[in-house]
This record gives sequence, structure tokens and C-alpha cells, in this order.
Amino acid sequence: MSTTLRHDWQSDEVLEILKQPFSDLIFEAQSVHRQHFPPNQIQVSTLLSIKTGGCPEDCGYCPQSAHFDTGVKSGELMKPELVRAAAENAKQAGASRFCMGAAWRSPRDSELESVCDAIGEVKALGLETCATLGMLTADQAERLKAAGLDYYNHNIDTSAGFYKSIISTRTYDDRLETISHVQAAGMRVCCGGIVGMGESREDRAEMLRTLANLSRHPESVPINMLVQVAGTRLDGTTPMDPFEFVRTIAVARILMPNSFVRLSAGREGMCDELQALCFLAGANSIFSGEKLLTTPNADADDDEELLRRLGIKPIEMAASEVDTPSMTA
Ligand code: SAM
Ligand code: DTB
Ligand code: SF4
Repeated sequence: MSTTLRHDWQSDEVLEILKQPFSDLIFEAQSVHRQHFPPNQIQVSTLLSIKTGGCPEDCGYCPQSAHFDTGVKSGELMKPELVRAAAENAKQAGASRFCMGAAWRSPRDSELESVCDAIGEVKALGLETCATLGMLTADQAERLKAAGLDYYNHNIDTSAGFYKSIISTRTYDDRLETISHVQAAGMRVCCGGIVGMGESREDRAEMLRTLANLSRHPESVPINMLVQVAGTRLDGTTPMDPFEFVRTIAVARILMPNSFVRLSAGREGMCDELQALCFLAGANSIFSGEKLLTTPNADADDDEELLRRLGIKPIEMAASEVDTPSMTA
């Protein structure tokens, strides 16, 4: 069952895996997947935007950045009771994890207090909790952990080199620092990236290498396909070859064998066959629900039908009950 987890990948090794013939890559990824996970099970998360729009950061892909005119209105932080009601619906719909997202560079302490209350409400429903609130101090990470937060989502998005052409208001090292605070506080990390932003194959390899060479592999690795939104700087980017997307998933699976790899944003624009290839390449997690944060997600009935046709079942799991092996790796 267990192969040794590596944290010392070299650039040329990762690139070699990424560029091998497609069938060889998928075969390798599926073989690794079967050694570490039940082959026909998938983890299902639901997203809720608890504070939408008006973000001071200038991430070139993001409809919530105040730097772009995308029609997304800036809202208030949702009250914990309303978050709880949305989480109840998500649980009813079969989600095992509830992820709360806020369009912040970093939370203010008063805002964090309210998010901690919301985490308590969601946790009380028996759901796994996840939040993505921007950069955190070590103290803020500890407060979230004490409130019962299981996962913190904080993506590195791309390679260190390409990052500067996508975001100018923070650095790659800022991102890595928050991830280390989250790990030090004892929370699980959800960290991945976006592809289809005009990056090169080398950038994708470097992003995956950075993730795999963290002192502990992120327990959850979301791979997002860029959702192009009118008004953002990246709208109009030439769409990438879908097989390159599948390759990215496969390499994530091979490099981080114990991690859940999430076929994340962008599913709405993918056909069933492409999604099935992603599952074959080792993706074993999705977002369900009608919306991601501000953009539409794949239709829930279509998802149910797709999983039925493929014989894939949602996993029921609580973070408190299952110890992910990579927590100690
Ligand atoms: N503000 C916080 C942050 O940046 O960490 C949390 C919310 S932010 C919207 C969460 C993640 O959503 C980003 O890191 C990015 O990877 C992803 N994302 C945002 N816009 C996207 C888009 N148009 N397509 C795909 N992924 C996107
Ligand atoms: C992640 O990697 N993808 C999700 C979640 N983590 C927070 C967000 C996707 C956002 C897509 C654009 C939108 O809906 O605003
Ligand atoms: Fe703000 Fe996060 Fe969007 Fe960047 S990705 S603009 S930090 S909400």
C-alpha cells in the first residue's frame, strides 16, 4: 500500500514524467492511484462565497478583484446563521466537506472571529470544514484550528517564475509562508493551482514540483482549469489543449500519491469524456453545487448521472475519524 513519499523532486524528472506518451502517463498515474486509494470513490466538497468581491488583490484570473470590472458586486461577510443554513443544504445534497471562501487579501481579526463562529456551526452539522480567506499570520492559523477548521485552502496557482505575470500585489513566498503557518497550526492543507493561464508545460511541472517538495504534501490538491471571466486580465487567453490538463492531473497523482487530487474549477466547460479521463488520471475529488464562488459549476443532476455511468461513489468521511497518511510524511 505505501510507497515512500518523496519531497526532493528535480525539475527534469518531473518534466520527463509530464511529457511521456499519454497512455504511458495515464497508466502510471492509474497504477499509483490504485496503490493508495479505492479506485472508484470520490470526495465531494461544496463551496460557499461568504464574502464576495471588492478584493484589493490583482490576480489576473479573478472575477472578485476590485482591479477589474466584471459585474461581481462587493458584498458583506455572511452571518454564521446563514452560513449554517447553506451548509445544511450542502449536507443534504451529499457533500462531505464545506468550503467557505472570502475575497480578502487577509482577514481582519474581527472578521476572523465571525468566520470562527461559522466554522463552529458547520462543524456541528458533522461536515468537514475548509476555509480560504487569503494570507494568515501564525496566530490567525491557530485561531482557525481552535475553532475546528479541518482544511485551509491557499493555492500557489502556478510556478514561481510565472506567478509575477499573474499577480503583482503579493509574492510566491507570501503564499508559501501562509501554508507553513497552516501546517504548523496542525491543519490540513488544500493547495493547488490554475492551468490554462498561458503558462508553459515547464511552469506546470514547476508548480507540481513545488507542491510535492513541501515538507508535507498538501492533503488536498485542487487543479483548476481557468474559468475565463469577461473583464479579468486573463479573459481571452488561448484555451489550452485538454490533454495537457489531464497530464497535469496525472503528474499530481504520481508526485503526491496519498493526496486527494481535485478536478476543481472549469468542469462546467468540460465534456463527460474529458472528466472521465481526469478520473482515470487519478482525480478523486470534485466540487458539487450550482456555483463555485461566483461562476457556475457543473450541473448537480449531470454530475450524479456521470458518476453513476462511471460507477464512481462519493466518499463519506470525517477528517476527525480518518488520519491521512501524509499527515506524518
Ligand atoms: N482570496 C483568497 C485567496 O486568494 O486565497 C481566497 C479566495 S480565491 C477566489 C481562491 C482560489 O480560487 C484562487 O487561489 C484561485 O486558485 C481560484 N480561482 C479564482 N478565480 C478563478 C478562475 N477564474 N478560474 C479558476 N480558478 C480561480
Ligand atoms: C480552488 O482551488 N478553487 C475554488 C476553491 N479552491 C476556493 C475556487 C474556484 C473559483 C472559480 C471562480 C469563481 O467562481 O469565482
Ligand atoms: Fe482576491 Fe483571492 Fe480573487 Fe486574488 S484570488 S483577487 S486574493 S479573491
